[in-house]
Amino acid sequence: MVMANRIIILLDMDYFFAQVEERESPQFKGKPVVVGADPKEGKGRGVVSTANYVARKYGIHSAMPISKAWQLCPTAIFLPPNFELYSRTSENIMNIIRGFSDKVEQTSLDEAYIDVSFCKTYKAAEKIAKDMRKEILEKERLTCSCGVGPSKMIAKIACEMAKPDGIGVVTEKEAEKFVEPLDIEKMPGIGQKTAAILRSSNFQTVADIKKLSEHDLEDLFGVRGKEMYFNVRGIDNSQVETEREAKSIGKEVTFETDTRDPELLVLTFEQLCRQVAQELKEEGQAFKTVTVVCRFSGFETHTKSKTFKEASYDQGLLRAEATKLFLRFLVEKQKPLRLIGVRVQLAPLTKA
Ligand code: TTP
Ligand code: MG
Ligand code: MG
Repeated sequence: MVMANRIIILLDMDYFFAQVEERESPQFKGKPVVVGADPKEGKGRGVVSTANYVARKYGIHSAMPISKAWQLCPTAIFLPPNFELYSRTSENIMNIIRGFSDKVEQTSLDEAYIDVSFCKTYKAAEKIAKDMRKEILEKERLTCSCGVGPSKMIAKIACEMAKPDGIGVVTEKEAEKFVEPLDIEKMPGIGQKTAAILRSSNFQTVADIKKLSEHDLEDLFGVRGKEMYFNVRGIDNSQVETEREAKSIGKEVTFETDTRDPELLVLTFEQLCRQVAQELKEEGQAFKTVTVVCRFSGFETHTKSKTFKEASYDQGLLRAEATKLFLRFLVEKQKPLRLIGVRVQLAPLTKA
């Protein structure tokens, strides 16, 4: 019997927000369900948080404008998100998962990496994945999917492919061949921008990138390029991090010339708030602190922050508080601005 080096499971709930809504209202089962902003008969301005798999058949997906979702399926059941309910459910799920391993890294409300290297074999790891899925189904009446692999990267991709309600196992030996046919954007660190650069030189699949040397990739993408060299060969050494540092999400803009133009300042600031809110939403995370940074002419930099008693998902609150802080800057200092930024400190996902 060959002993495995590391074995990681990635567990991710299926259509999480929408599935919780189906559980609460069984009459929704089998019908298209969309959780997100109010569609206002097609005139709504927000986005889709998620949709169940019935609604996905109409082409509806996360982050799509809610007006578009309405066009695609006006008869769908449209629901506002109930974050409180999802957080409570998430906590229950994470508690179940922690019963199977001490080494758990929760990466969003509905997703966690579990290091089960103590299993020694993929068979035993698959059994753990099965048992976790069974317990979550029995106790929370929700389905999820699992990927089992030699690294976080492989576990994540295997899980995506197994969705919904499945388990995908890829061993260390199979990993390199497994990633070869995939689209380049499946690799960690290859987002839309990097993908566009690579595609313009006709690199479409992971196998295509293997034609580039470690040196080429490092020249193109720096440290990230070096990692990419290994990733496209099925190797990823990133660890399951049990102690998660308080993470923050922030956006900032430097103006071409220092400015006091009220329209430019306000519009830019609103845009920054929207970007931060969008990223928060995509990660399904709550925030506890809002910080505004202003750099004035002469590189004089100041920040103002507001910390809330409780973590919040409320994007309106984020915008309102950030704007208050920003207006205080504008009133207190008359100097032209060189840079403005908004940052939120995320609430820890796990209770200490
Ligand atoms: P995901 O796990 O990405 O998606 P999902 O659980 O809805 O569907 P899948 O079966 O493909 O895993 O996200 C988890 C939750 O986070 C999702 O239910 C809603 C929220 N979310 C947003 O609010 N906006 C987004 O853009 C994304 C991607 C997720
Ligand atoms: Mg999910
Ligand atoms: Mg997820």
